[in-house]
Formats: sequence, C-alpha cells, structure tokens
Amino acid sequence: MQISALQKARYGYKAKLPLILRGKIGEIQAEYGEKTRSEGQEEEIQKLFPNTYGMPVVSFVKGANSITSKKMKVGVILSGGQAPGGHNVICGLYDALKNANPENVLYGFLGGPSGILEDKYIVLDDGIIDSYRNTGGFDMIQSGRTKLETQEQFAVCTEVCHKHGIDAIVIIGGDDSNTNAAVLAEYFKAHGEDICVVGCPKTIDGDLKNKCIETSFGFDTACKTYSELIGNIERDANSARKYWHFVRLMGRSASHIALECAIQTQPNICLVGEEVEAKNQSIDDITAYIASVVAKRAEKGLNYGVCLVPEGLIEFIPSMKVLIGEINDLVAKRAAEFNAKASMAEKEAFIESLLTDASKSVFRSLPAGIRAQLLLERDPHGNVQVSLIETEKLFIETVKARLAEMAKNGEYKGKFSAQNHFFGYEGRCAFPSNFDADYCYSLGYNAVLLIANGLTGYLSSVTNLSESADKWAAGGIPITMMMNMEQRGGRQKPVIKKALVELDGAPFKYFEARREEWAENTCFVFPGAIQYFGPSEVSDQTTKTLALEQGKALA
Ligand code: FBP
Repeated sequence: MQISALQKARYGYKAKLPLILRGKIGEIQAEYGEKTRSEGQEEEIQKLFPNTYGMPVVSFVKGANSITSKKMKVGVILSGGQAPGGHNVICGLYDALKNANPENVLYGFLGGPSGILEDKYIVLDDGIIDSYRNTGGFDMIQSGRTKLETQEQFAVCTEVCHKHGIDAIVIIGGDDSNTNAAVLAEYFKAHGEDICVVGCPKTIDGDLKNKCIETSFGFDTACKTYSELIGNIERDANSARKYWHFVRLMGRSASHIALECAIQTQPNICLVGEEVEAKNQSIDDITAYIASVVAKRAEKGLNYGVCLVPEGLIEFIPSMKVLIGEINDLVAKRAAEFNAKASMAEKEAFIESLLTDASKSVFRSLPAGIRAQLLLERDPHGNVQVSLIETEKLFIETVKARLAEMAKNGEYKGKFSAQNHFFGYEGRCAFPSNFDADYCYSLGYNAVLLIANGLTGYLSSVTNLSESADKWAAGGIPITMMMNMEQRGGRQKPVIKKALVELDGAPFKYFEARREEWAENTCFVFPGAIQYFGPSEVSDQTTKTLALEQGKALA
C-alpha cells in the first residue's frame, strides 16, 4: 500500500506518556481515594449498580505493586463516530499489554460493538499496530453505532469472552457507550464473571467532560482542523470582500466545537446553542441578530463576514425543540403509516396533520428543504440526525429576507451574497495532533493498568492536560460517579451527564467579552494547519477551551 510522506514520518513519532506511566508496569501502584457518589439521583443509581456503585477514584503513583504477570487477554471496541487518536488508544493498550507480559493478547472486535456480538475480530500484532501509529481514522478495526444495552446482548458478550478467554473489554466511546460500559461491568459482577470493563472518553463533540475528565479525545484535532479551514475562509472573505460565509460545524448537541473554533479564529458571528436556549430565542430573534451585524458592517462598507453555526443549534431553539420532539414521537409511534407514504410531500402532509397547532405553524414557516430534512431517517435512539439539517442554509434564507425588509425601510443599504459550508466529517479522521496522539496513547496505556489492578466500571483518566505530557496524572474514575437519571426513549435511565457549554464558564466568558468587537470590526485570526513537528509552542498547544478552563492566559 502506498503511504504519504507525512504518514511515514508519523509512524516514527513517539507518543509521550506521563512520567508516572513510563518505565515498568510492575513499578506503578494504584492509590485509592474516598468512596464516590453519583452526579445526581444517588439512591436510584446505587440501586441500579449494587456491585459497582461508590467505588473510589484511583490514581497511579510510583511504587511496587502486587500485579501478577498472569497472561491477559483483552478485547477492544471502537464505538460511535470517528475521532482523531482512536488508533493511538489501541496502540497504547497494545504496548502496555506487551510491556506487562509479551504473551498478552489484544483482540480488536470489528465494526464497533456489533463485532463482539457477532464474534468478528482480529488478533492485533506488531505489523498491524505499527501501520496505524499516530494516524487518524478508526479503520484499523472500524467503528459502529450498535448499542450494547440489553441483557441478551450481555449474555452473548459473556459467551464470546469465555470462548476466547478474554479477561477485559475496553470500550472506546462517548457518553452513551461509556454508560453502557458501566452497565456491562455491573452485569459481569452481578453474574460472578471475572471480566473487567474499562472505558476511554472519545468524541470530537467535547461533551464528555466533567470535574474528573478534562476533555474527550479528538476534540483537539477536530477543532484545529476546522479552525484551519475557517481561517482560510476568513482570508478568502477578507481578500474578495464580497461574501458572507455561513459555516455549520459538527457537534451533535453541545456547541463546544463552534465556541473553540470561534476563539481560535475570531469570526464576526458565532451562535451558541446553549445561549439561544437560555435566552429563549426564536429563529426570528437569531435572524434579527445576524441581520443587525450584517447591516452594521455594511454601514462601514464591509459587505462580507463569517458566521459560525453549531449543528446542534436547531434543537436548542425552544420552538424547534418542541417541533423536533413531536416529529420524533410521531415517526416512532406511527412508523408503519409514515413509512408507507411514497413521496416526501405525502410524508410531510401526514406529519403536519398530526402536529400541535404551535408546531404546525413553526413547521410551515420553514423552507421546504429544512422541512424535508427534519423527516429523514432517525438515529439509533430515534432522534433526528442534526448533521443532516442544513441550518446554515436556513439562516442564509431568513437573513436575506430580513435584509430585504430592512432595505425597504432604509435600514440597510448593503449587498448580501452568501456561501454555505458544513465542516464535520473533514475533521473526524485527521492525523491526530500531538496532543491527541499523546493523550490517546496515554489513555490506552493507562487502561491496561486499571485492568491489571482488577478495576472494572472505570473510565481511563489522564489529567492536568494543559501542562506538558510528562506532568500529566493518570488513574481511573468510576463511571457511576458521572451519572444521573435522565428521560430517554420515554423512561428514566442512568446516563453519564452530557457537558454542555457553561454560560458562566471561562471559554464562553472570553468569547462574550470580545464578540461585539469581532462582529463590527475584522479581527480574523488564521491558525493555519496543525503542526506535527517543530517548536513545542507551535506543535504541542492544547485547545483554547482547555487552557481557559484551567486558568491559563491565552497567548
Ligand atoms: P460521537 O458522539 O459518537 O463521537 O459522534 C459525534 C458526531 O461526530 C457528531 O458530531 C455528529 O452529529 C454525528 O457524530 C454524526 O454521526 P454519523 O457519523 O453517524 O453521521
């Protein structure tokens, strides 16, 4: 297979481990903290996890340990959307396993969680591992969105583990996959199975974080990739001076990606879903805001600009949230009738006839394209797939109409010509930045220590991430500690609390204090491409979000 010069060079990159994880595995000791409590609804969660609730936080420190060098077999699963660095988690797992005992075996289940259910796997070896070091993508073993959540599925997992003699499963996934990892860990314990389950925090969306998990992997590289592209567009806008660019950015729900990219590139406008919800803003309110910025810039002769739109925004607009909720319900409950409709027009008419009056009028007010996108296939949870809804085009249309009205009243005399973009898949499989390469390798390496210590129901945790890698701390967080109860699919379920953008958090405050200036003036920043080699201050930077959250001043 032909490989690029960069890929070849990246094979040679030595991912950095925290000092504590360097050296022999037999010289790293687990230190146990206090008993832990769940994020919310303690009683219910304790009842659901009688065997794994309340376990202590674990930190690794130097010292002799009692880990035996018994041969271990571990299975790894990649779950959900791709995120840069996934391969390095597997490389870290592999290297730590081989460091502990060269006879240890790592099974890679193929195609996501369905791989274990169908017993489809490969045994990873030096040849495979070495050809994926520091590369993007999940193609080493592929990913999938099957959920491991039923007792029947857990029974199959048990059978497959018995068949191969697997001692532990590592699930690399987001909040839902790690919630399910905890449920599987509890199932194994309850059934007297000596099989550990350890999770690793993955998602470009950046919404799997809390006081114990500082960031999910992939967020860093994805944001840097999008910011490079946004910077390029800003430079194009600044050169041609004739277009407003509307850029939608991935992020299933939370607006972390859009906010980080805004801090990196200083566009004229960045919408933040969480703020829209807090201020109870409608499509009209958002349109009025964007149009006012366009008009102010036009007064200065600046008929161009850049506006960032998080893909999850649509569900934060209160009236849209209600409408989408109603459609999700109808598509699920009246599935047979809905699916029997031959054309999109018939589907639309069918759904519209069943909506409440308020949602009916919101639905009718939407452009035809958006109405159709709201009816497209649901995700495995029965939710609308926001990545398919072209919110940026919606706002281009509504802003255009608004400006035409304003022009009639003499409130606007500019020219509005817009281009739309969507950045999502472009960033999910990029070569991991040095930060993600190091962080992921450390997460995988650390997961083996958790397993070797017999810990189950834990998330691999590497912290102190705004410092250089040698100063990072390593340990494990009981997954139940991050849980609360939420309404999902019509019933209360234990889930890891999703981290949304905090409006009183440092990243939003930083943005809020500057956005007016960025709106009216042109303050674009061009971050350029991710640097993999060169001075540390260029190639080892963290995200601005992480730096601000950890009290660091931005350079
Ligand atoms: P995960 O939460 O599984 O990491 O995936 C996140 C994400 O990349 C979202 O940003 C996006 O909305 C979604 O996946 C797209 O899903 P798909 O890959 O199935 O099109």
